[in-house]
Amino acid sequence: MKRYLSAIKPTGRLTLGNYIGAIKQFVSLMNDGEMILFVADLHSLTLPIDPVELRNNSRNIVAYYLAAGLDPNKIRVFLQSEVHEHSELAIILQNYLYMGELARMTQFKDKTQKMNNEAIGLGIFTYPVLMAADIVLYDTDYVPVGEDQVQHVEITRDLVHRFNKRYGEILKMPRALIRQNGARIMSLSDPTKKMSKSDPKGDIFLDDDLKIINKKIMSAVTDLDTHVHYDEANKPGISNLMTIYSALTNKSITDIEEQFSGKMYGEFKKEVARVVTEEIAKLQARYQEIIQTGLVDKVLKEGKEYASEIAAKTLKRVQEAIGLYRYE
Ligand code: AQP
Repeated sequence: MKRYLSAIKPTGRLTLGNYIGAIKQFVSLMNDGEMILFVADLHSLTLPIDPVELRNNSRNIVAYYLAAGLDPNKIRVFLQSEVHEHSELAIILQNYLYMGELARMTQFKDKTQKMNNEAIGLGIFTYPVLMAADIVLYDTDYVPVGEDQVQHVEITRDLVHRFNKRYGEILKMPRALIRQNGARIMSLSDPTKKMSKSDPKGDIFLDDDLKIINKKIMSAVTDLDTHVHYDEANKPGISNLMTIYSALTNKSITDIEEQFSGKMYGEFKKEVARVVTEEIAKLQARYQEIIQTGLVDKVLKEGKEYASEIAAKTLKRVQEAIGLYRYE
């Protein structure tokens, strides 16, 4: 059976980008193999975060996973920090990735470009090492992610190749899996930038008031043309709205162009706003039901036990392969 593994960092309120790029993809893959998901709370420490917010965000992610339709009887979910093997394996694997390659990671460059070197924590630099440990611990086949995370899966593949060449077939080679349409949702106020939790300008949040979502979409930055046509380079704003609409309706871009041929941007935006608010309204209603039950804690507890068992076996295999002494 194929194993899928993915995660979300509890760095802030979940966005429509997280929902379309990641969560919806998890739902569509849920019946296609084994789905292991976690809340990447250790990764969220790479930039300053308030402890109360971190704790709340972590629980919220699980509640949104379930609200989106992930079936707790089919998937496993746990908190990364509760399975100590992630950190232990990362300490080992950091010796098989090099400073030059970590410094070339786009996420590292993006997140630190305005920071003074003296203030950049080591964790944001070594982020791909921990992510590699996250992935290989579970003998993962596929990592469903948004486009921005593909580079981190690629560096994990480099590491696996390097490691196995030296020690034999110890680590499983993973592959990134990105959705065809919606792998990169852009900011509504600057459609050349990714919609991102930690840069909330132009974001749609899953817990936003529906009226505010409507307003955000109606005032999304577009262009001076009036033609609803997909052209990422010259019409990034309208193309982004088309991507969102397509991901939520399963209509192809060509069908959307036909549907809105001869119509004005205002009419298209109204329809996008209708579809987005309808989907988010359902999500929010289910979230409210779930958060009032003990389901989140139950799922996390069971998920931790399940994940720990697999993780312990992989870590032992790695330790033995590299020659760490084990007396038991
Ligand atoms: N705008 C996006 N479009 C499509 N997919 C996206 N994802 C994030 N933003 C978009 C996907 O969501 C998953 C979880 O992301 P993450 O929390 O691990 O961190 P990220 O990729 O760095 O996303 P954010 O929202 O931008 O977080 P911050 O602001 O904290 O860095 C991933 O699969 C991601 O690709």
